[in-house]
Amino acid sequence: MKNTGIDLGLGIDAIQKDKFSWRVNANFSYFQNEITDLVSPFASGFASWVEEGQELGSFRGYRVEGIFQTQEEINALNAAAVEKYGAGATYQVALTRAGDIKFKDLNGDGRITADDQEIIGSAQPDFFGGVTNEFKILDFDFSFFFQGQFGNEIYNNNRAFAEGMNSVFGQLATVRERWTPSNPSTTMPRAVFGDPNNNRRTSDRWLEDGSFVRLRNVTLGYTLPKSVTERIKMSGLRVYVAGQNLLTFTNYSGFDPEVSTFAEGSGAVANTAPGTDFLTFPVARTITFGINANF
Ligand SMILES: [Ca+2]
Repeated sequence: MKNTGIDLGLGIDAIQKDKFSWRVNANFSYFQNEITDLVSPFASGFASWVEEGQELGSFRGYRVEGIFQTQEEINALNAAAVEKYGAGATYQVALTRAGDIKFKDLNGDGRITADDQEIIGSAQPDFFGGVTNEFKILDFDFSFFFQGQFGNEIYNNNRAFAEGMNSVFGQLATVRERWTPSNPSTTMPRAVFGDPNNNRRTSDRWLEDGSFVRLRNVTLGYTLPKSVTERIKMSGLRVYVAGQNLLTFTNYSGFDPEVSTFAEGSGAVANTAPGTDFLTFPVARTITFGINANF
């Protein structure tokens, strides 16, 4: 495996006065990963794929082209498949109907098979970084830390269950917009018992942009003046309040863009299937009050 990239760190003392100071620390990382030597490719987790020449953290699956709106559309594709492959051949499956997902025929052979899968995304961000601002004003100190990553995808397997319309699990409200003859959705397929077209298969339907910016930490502290602490026989006393994960900016539809279901486990899947969200507990938002006392 090969990692190439750059890490940049920058510290700036923007203002340095007795009663007021402002310091900025920033870091930025960009790297590319490549698997350089592997005996044979293998699948991991739900949608992860490990293959020589690809990034570790790649996702592999089908691509959604749209939703079949009419039976005529399906009949035409099936007729073309029969012409090419003989009686009984179909574009997707025999039970494909209007309202089912049309998957992309990536290799252009006129039917959908396992060969119509490709790398559809990666859990590796294009770049990530953070910025900390620290202020000291008289006896107060204040800091906040933003962290972010960009360009990574998350395989949201929660939605495969909660929008898949083929399980005993409760479904998200989004399935109300599913395809019906009177609601020709172009994004949410029909509800059908048994999912014969396998609309729920591993595809870019469940892949989401995992980019986020998060206010990781905010701290406000107050250090009591020496004149006060000396009187109570202490060398220093600071009280503070700190908040973690107070704000998150992301388009990701799940609870938390910083997920990795399999990272909790051990063995090969923990290392080869990053960026999958399935019943993952989100990071907590916490508020801490504290006292630093020096005697
Ligand atoms: Ca094909």
